[in-house]
Amino acid sequence: MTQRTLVILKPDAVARGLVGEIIGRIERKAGWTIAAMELRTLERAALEQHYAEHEGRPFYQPLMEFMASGPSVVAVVEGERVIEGVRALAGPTDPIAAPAGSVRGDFGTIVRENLIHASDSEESAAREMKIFFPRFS
Ligand code: RTP
Ligand code: MG
Repeated sequence: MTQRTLVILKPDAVARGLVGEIIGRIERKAGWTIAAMELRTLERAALEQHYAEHEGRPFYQPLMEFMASGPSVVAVVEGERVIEGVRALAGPTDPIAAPAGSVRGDFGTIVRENLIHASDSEESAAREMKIFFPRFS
């Protein structure tokens, strides 16, 4: 089942020089391809749409500030079961609970600064691509 997913390498990943490392892991998965990729400082309006489900939560404002704090890499990745696949490659939200071998487990410590976002369902992927790469929606 070929899918597309929206991936964000968050500002901590870019600032720490981990873009090549993380994109390399995605690229090396058999048959997955980068359909679009751009270095972009995310606008507040786009971030509000993207993280609308978290509005009102205690971590929402600091999350917004962090996500707008510097350039991110936004990408569309295409391939077999890529939605579930990039989520698995990223690991659980809390890097301390994430297993070694996952991006968050290998490189993260802080819950907010967990390096990578990946769409969590087909509906989310469609919604998020519409925000960041409308030509794919
Ligand atoms: P994402 O949406 O970024 O792919 O991450 P996720 O599905 O694994 O986690 P989610 O629950 O959707 O949370 C979105 C992002 O908010 C930050 N966060 N901070 N307690 C906290 O301080 C807290 N909880 C979540 C993380 O950056 C998380 O990825
Ligand atoms: Mg999420």
